[in-house]
Amino acid sequence: MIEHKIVVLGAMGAGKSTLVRAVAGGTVIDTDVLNTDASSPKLATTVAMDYADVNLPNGDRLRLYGTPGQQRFSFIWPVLLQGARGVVVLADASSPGAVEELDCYLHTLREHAGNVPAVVGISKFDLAPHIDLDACLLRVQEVAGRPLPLVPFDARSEDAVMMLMDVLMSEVETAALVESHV
Ligand SMILES: Nc1nc2c(ncn2[C@@H]2O[C@H](COP(=O)(O)OP(=O)(O)OP(=O)(O)O)[C@@H](O)[C@H]2O)c(=O)[nH]1
Ligand SMILES: [Mg+2]
Repeated sequence: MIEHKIVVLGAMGAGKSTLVRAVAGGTVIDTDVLNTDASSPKLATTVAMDYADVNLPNGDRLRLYGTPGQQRFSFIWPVLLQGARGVVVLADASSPGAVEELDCYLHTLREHAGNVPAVVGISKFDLAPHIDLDACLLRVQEVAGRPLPLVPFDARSEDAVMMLMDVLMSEVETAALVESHV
């Protein structure tokens, strides 16, 4: 059995905890507390991490870590990225600054997991289906320093999240194949 450590990065409220809960069914550990950050109307926010174990249909296992989105917890992001086999970077499609908000998480990815397979999930696509995906794709390539697949989705839907994970796992498999040939 292969275990894959997967880390979810992204802005406050982008849906990281929601995504982890959606794939985990009932069995999730979270560290959400009452939000005291006045710049956001969110009720609860993650202060350490979300964690879930997920069994994939092919027998592999995912160890899924959701990060806290707030900048004041940015020191945790590289810690959680250690040993990651795959990364999901989330952008909230319904946020007016969705594309720019990706920058600091893509910088973190570039600096601390530059060769780790990654996908960009555009969450809340149900709320903002007209977001400019081409602009997003360009920005991602520029800031991450490599092209990454873009997956618009609804983080509340288990099916949608599993589809996103599928895209990520194909990237992971491709990377492993390339590695075994060098
Ligand atoms: N409509 C819709 N709502 C979503 C989606 N993803 C998340 N939400 C909602 O957005 C809110 C914030 O989601 P969280 O999962 O707490 O966000 P987070 O990224 O973990 O935020 P922090 O832990 O504060 O960094 C919740 O009320 C979710 O139900 C989505 O794809 N569509
Ligand atoms: Mg959270």
